[in-house]
Parts: sequence; structure tokens; C-alpha cells
Amino acid sequence: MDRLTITQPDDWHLHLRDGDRLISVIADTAARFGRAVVMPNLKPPVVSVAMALAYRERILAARPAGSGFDPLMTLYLTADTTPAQIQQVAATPEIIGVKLYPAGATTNSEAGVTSLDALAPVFEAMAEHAVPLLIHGESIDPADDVFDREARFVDGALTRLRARHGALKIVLEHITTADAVAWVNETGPLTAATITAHHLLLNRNAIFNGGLRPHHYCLPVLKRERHREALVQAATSAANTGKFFLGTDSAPHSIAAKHSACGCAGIYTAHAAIELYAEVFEDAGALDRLEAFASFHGPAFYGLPRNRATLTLVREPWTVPDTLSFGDELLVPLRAGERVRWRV
Ligand code: OTD
Ligand code: ZN
Ligand code: ZN
Repeated sequence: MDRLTITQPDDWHLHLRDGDRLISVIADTAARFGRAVVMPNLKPPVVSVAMALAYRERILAARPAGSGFDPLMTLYLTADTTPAQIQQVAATPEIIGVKLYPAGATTNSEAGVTSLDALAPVFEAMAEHAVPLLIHGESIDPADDVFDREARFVDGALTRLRARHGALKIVLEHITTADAVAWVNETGPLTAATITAHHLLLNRNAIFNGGLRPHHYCLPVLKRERHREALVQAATSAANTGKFFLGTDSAPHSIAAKHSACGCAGIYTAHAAIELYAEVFEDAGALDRLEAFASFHGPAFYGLPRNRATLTLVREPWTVPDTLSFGDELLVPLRAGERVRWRV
């Protein structure tokens, strides 16, 4: 197959940043996806409905001329979030869910949550109003090995949360382990997960290939090959009837922020997102299942219609630029200077 037309896909987990940086990156996403779930980890974080709607207006204004790209906004959960705010979110169709960051787990998560127990009334309100909870699923105990933090979180806090709030819709974001795949499969129809292209394509050797590779550093960090294989299986197999769907977690940082004694976490994939997923599905012999993963399962879980437009991929290798502009700086995209097999 050299040509594949699918229903236009959506990106169910994306970092768009703000200001000049937003203007630099949004065209890559808008050229591929009808909608994207926009993460609220700005500085300062998007903690209120008013902030989310104002951010949405800035995103709409930054779209390329004529683009119908529709940003689906999220609210950043903090210890101060109230059940009344959840009611407001439920009454605001532009906001699709609430994002839980364990405090300190990832980029700009310092304002996140340290005690899930204290937020029980908020989770009850979310269940009552059918507001999904999107979770960065890693433990934050500094004694936990960085490669084990997702499994720790799944086994501990997440299992307790699921047990306590059975009616809550949960999306476990950017899963990276066989443990997370198994948990999502075992926990009923109100639990789903997004999977990134980079966690499907790379294992942790990519961080250390011939030297330290900052552009392969993200959170959750890349894992062992057996975990990558479990993710590919979850995404591409016929058993994926809806629990696993596309979320790039494209997370741009400037070269200066990456090439540093303490480099930022994040991999930029928006420039070739659906093309990279197509490689994964092709290698798994499952190109015919790309559409369900990219375009059907996400809207079904969130209760939204599928996109009406289509997108066509052609097998026509191209070379990714070494750098892309990022505000008044540059970023290094995934596969910089290397080939991508498919083109939109
Ligand atoms: N992971 N980088 C970022 C966020 C994600 O955990 C995430 O969702 C970021 O830069 O915002 C990253 O590595
Ligand atoms: Zn995250
Ligand atoms: Zn993210």
C-alpha cells in the first residue's frame, strides 16, 4: 500500500505553549489533526475556566489562515480546585477535561497535586458531571527509580483512585510500560490511555546511542524494549477496540533549554506526527488499523463526533529539517536530518 486515506485524526495530548512559540508550532498540528487536547502546563498554569478560554482564544488567533483546527482545552488540577469549578467545566463545552499532574512529575508540574485523598470531593463532582480526568501517571517519591515511576503510580495511587471513584472517566496519558497497558485493559470501559509516537518507535537505548541524546529525553522517560513492544501491541492489534488512542505529547523546547547541564524533558513530533505513527503501524503489519487508533477511538471515548474531513498519507520519504523555528529560537524535531517514510 503506497497511499492511505483516513478520516482526519485528532491528537488527544498536545503541548502548544504560548505567544510566539505557539505561533511557531501550531501549523504543524493544524496541518494534520482536526482537534487536539491542549495541555494546561503553561507558566503560570491554566487553573481556571477563564484562563482556559482566554488561552483558547490565543490558540484560535494563532492558527494558519483558513484553518478549522479546534483546540480542546483542559484545566490544571491543583489543591485549590473546587467542585464548583468542575460544574463550570461541565457547562463549558470548550473544556474537555481536567489534568492531574503529581507535583514535580514533569515539566511545569510544580503546582500539581500532592494528595489525591484531599481531592475526593472534586473527583466525585467530576464523576457526577462526566468530566474526564487526564493523568500524568508517575509516582513522585524521589526514592523511586525513574524507570519504575509509572508502574509504581499504576500499582499504588492510580489503583486506589480507580477503586474509590468507579464512575470517573480516566485517561492515563502517554503510557510507557507493559504494566500500564495491562492495567488499562483490566479496568473497564471508563479507563483509556493515549500513546505517543516516540514511545512506540524508541526504547531507552535511544537516549544513550553513542552519547547522551537530549532530544530523546522526555517524561515519562523511554523504557525497555519489552515495554515498547507492549505499547505497539496495545495500539496496533485487533484487540484495540477503543482503549488506546493517539496522543503525541509533542512537547517543544528551545535548543538552549535542551542543550543544558539540566536539560528540559520533551520531544517535538508535531512536524511528522501522523507520519511517524504510520511507520509504527506499517511495521506491525497493521496500517489498516491506523484509522481506528488515530481517528475513531478518541472521539468515541470523549463522546464527540468523528471528524468529517479526510487525510491522505503517501509513501514518499522526506528528510526532516535539522531545526525548526520556535519563537525567536530554534528547536530540534524528532528525526532531525533523517528520513520519514510517509508524507501527508
Ligand atoms: N513530558 N515534556 C513536557 C510534558 C510531557 O509529561 C508530559 O506530558 C513538557 O515539556 O511540557 C515531557 O517530557
Ligand atoms: Zn505528562
Ligand atoms: Zn504532555
